[in-house]
Amino acid sequence: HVQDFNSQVKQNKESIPWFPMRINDIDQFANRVLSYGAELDADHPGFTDPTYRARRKLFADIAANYKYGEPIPRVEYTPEEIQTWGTVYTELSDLYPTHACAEFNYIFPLLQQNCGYGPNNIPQLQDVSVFLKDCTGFTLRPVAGLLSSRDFLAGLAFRVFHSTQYIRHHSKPMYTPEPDICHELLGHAPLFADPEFAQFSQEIGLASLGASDEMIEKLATLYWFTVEYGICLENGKKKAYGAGLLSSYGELQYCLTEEPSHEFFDPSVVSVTKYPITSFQPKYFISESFADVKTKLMSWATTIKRPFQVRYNPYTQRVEMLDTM
Ligand code: NLE
Ligand code: FE2
Repeated sequence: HVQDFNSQVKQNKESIPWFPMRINDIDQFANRVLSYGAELDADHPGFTDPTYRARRKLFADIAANYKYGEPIPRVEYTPEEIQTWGTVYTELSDLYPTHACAEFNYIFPLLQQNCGYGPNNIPQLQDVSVFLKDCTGFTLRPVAGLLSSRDFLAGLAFRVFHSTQYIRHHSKPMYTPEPDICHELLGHAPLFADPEFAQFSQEIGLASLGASDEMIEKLATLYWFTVEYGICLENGKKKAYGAGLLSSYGELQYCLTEEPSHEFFDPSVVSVTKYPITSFQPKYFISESFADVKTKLMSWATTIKRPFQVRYNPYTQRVEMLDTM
């Protein structure tokens, strides 16, 4: 039955956008980076700093050459880079006990014990990837710059998270609009070790496979307001779980004040909400728990028409397609 359907899919392949079916198909994303890391925009604080530009080129090359299954090359960070990390790490660590969700605070010490997290050391992506794989099957892949939403979300379907390896420019440690290693390792990595959150993230990825451009935009928006900027409730108190909050000293404080607006998470509203990408968010969406946000997302996703359903087979690391209509 699945076989029949696959040949039918082949006939209709014009209408279904390509998507990776096997985990190593993700290698093809590496040469589709939107803004290449070495070519910084003119208003980037590192633009006029030749040392910074040379470092970014090195990181971009690591990512461009990376292939599935290889260990992620280790990088020796410079004293200046370690100092930037130390500033970000120390300031944020003070806020986590009061501002981050319980799941985050449970995992953070485990990263200190197992992956070299600390104020004087930038952890290696490879070590964090091995740790996450052991917790939830998530792995990291180095990425040279921004991927399209379609490619980035497709990675999540395989529990693969594309991670930058460079660090933000030392002149602006407290906020960057661009992802960097502080954002990935402090913001994202801890929660990918949480089983419920890992599953939620994968569901967004699975819903994106072969979806229309319009649907991809909605899913990317849902990702933004949850994985990046989500807030949840704990005993009636707001706590941050979004990575963009957990890696920004400024926004982590701001997001829990009365200054921005807070609304309850409803996928049909969230998926069409516009947002700025270079400033603090004016609006956040609150959910009860990761389980709650996952259930809501999944039931919303089933209302979207797609001529097939997918499921991930972790034994073969392949996506399987099932006929549903
Ligand atoms: N604003 C975040 C930070 O400063 O760490 C990064 C957000 C990347 C989407
Ligand atoms: Fe992010």
